[in-house]
Amino acid sequence: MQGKIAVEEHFAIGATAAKSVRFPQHPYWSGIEGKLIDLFDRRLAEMDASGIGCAVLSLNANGIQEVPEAAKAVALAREANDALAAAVAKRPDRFAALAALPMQDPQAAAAELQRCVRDFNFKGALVNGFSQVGTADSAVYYDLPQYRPFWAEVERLGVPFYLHPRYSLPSRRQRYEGHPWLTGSPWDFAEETAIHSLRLMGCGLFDEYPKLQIVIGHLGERIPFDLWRLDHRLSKLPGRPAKRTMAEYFRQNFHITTSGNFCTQSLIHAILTVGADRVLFAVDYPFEDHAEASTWFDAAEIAEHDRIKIGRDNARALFGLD
Ligand code: GRE
Ligand code: ZN
Repeated sequence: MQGKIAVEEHFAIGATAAKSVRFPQHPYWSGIEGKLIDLFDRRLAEMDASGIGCAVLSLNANGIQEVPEAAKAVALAREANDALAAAVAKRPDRFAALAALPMQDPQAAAAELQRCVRDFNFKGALVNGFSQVGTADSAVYYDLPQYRPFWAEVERLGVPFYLHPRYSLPSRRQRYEGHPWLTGSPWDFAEETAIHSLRLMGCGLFDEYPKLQIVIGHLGERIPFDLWRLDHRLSKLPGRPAKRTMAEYFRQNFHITTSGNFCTQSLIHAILTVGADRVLFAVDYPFEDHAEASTWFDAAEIAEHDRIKIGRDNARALFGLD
C-alpha cells in the first residue's frame, strides 16, 4: 500500500539519543542512536521504499519522563519540541509531530502542549509512561487528581494523547528478579503501559472528559486479549470509581496502533475489539524496520477497505492531517 501514515516513529536530540542504546556492543543497539538522530537521509529513503508517505514523529523513550527535576524537564521538553518543529518545517509533506511533555509539572505540561499545537501545528502529544517527579525513585501516574486540569486542556484542544511505554524502575520490579531479559520491550513495556491505561479507565477520567482520545501501540499492549476477563472479574468486585465497563472506555476513548507487533492474528483481534476505525498503522522506527512492518501490513489478510483505513485514513482523521 502506497501513502501509508506511520504514527509511532521516534527521533532524538543530543541529550536523549544515547539513552535508547541498551547494549552498546550489540549490532542492533549500536545502530539505534544514529537512526534516531537522522531525519532526512536514511529515514526518508526507507519510507519511500516501504510506501510510507508520512511519519508522525515523537521523542525517544524515556525522554522527558525520566528527568526528576521539574524545571529541567520543562526546559528539555521545550528544546526537543523546538527541534522537532524545525525538522517538520523542512518536510511538512513527509512529517507531522507529537509533543514531548514535562508531566512532572501538570500546568507546564498543559502550557507546552498548547504552545506546540498553537505555534507549531503539532498534532497531539506522546508521553512515555509515568514520570519521575522530585526524586529518581518515584513513579507518578496520570490518573492522580493533580492531572485533571491537564486532561481538561487536552480535551479542550481536541488532540490525541499517545501513551508510550517506558522502562520501569529497578526498585519496583520484584517480579522480574533474576530475569532481567523480561524487562523492557520483550514483556515489561506492555505490562507497564497496560496498567497505566487501566488506571486511566478505572479512575473515572473518561466520565469527566468523555471526548479524550488515548492512543496505545503494540496492538493494544495486551489489553484486547484480556478485556473480557477484566470486566467479567470486575463485575464481582466493589470499589472502582468509574461508571462504565472497561470495554466501553476502551472502545470509545482508545485507539490502537500496530507499532512493533506485526502479527496478523493480533491485528484481527484488535479490529474485532475496537473496530477498524480505531486501529492505525505504525512501525516504531528505529526500533523496528520500515520494510518488515510494511511487507507484513501490505499483505495481511484483512479487507482492503480496512487496510486503507488502518494504513492511512484513520490517522488522517484522528491527527487532523491534510
Ligand atoms: C521504543 O519504542 O521506545 C522502544 C525502545 C526499546 C526497544 C523497543 C522499542 O525504547 O520499541
Ligand atoms: Zn515506540
